[in-house]
Amino acid sequence: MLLRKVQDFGRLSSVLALVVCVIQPATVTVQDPTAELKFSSANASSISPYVPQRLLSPGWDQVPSVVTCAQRTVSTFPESRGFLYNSTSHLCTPLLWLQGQGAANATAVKSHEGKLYLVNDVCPLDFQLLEYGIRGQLTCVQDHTSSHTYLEATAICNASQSYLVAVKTAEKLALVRAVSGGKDRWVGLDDIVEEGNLVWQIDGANMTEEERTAIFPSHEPNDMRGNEDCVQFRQHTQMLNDKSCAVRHGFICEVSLPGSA
Ligand SMILES: [Ca+2]
Ligand SMILES: [Ca+2]
Repeated sequence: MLLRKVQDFGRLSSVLALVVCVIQPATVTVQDPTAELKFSSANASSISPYVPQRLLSPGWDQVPSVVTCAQRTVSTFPESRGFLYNSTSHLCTPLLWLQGQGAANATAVKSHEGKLYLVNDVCPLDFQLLEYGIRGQLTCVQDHTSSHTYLEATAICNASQSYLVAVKTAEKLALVRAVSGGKDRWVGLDDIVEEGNLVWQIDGANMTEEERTAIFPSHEPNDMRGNEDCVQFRQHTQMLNDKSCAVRHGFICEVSLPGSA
């Protein structure tokens, strides 16, 4: 009797070992590349209040694997935040997340269309994912109410792999206005290196004339007393203003996402 049990146990162990062997390689193959692309499977209700919206309808067919689906999604739609993959029909549907106003027009994604994969950790810890503009652009921002000079504020943002917020459009200006509650905040634009040549922190590009008219009132930037080389969102005008870099007030850090302006 005891012998029988030992034999059964032995047989069971080898079956278990076989099952583990069969499962493990498959799990590794599927998970590693998607983890690299920062995707993981999730259920739709866990991402509330964001609503997944198709970037393509119907999606791509004959996509051989979830990995190919992930790669094709990020390379074709940098603004995508996830995808649906159906391993039976091999249909791959790239998705964008919407919240707020944009979400009202989104078509619901059905579970039978495939398994939902999300981009992990869209924003770094302690950053807020916010939607702005009529195209529903997304960005990660962090509002700081503590008072600092422009260079101190820059250093604080840089310490968390971010920059002072870029405000290149009227839409982004509206976002900064909302996030700051209309209060003075440093933004990532200065002419410290060369007077009159304003440069964006986030990408090192020069401010264009089109950007200037969208974000500054007509009499700014004015380099008052030859001592204004850093740019703030100004409570008084609710637009941007060049200011002495030594002034202390709050600031907004940003980590830009692909596809956001
Ligand atoms: Ca200046
Ligand atoms: Ca000024």
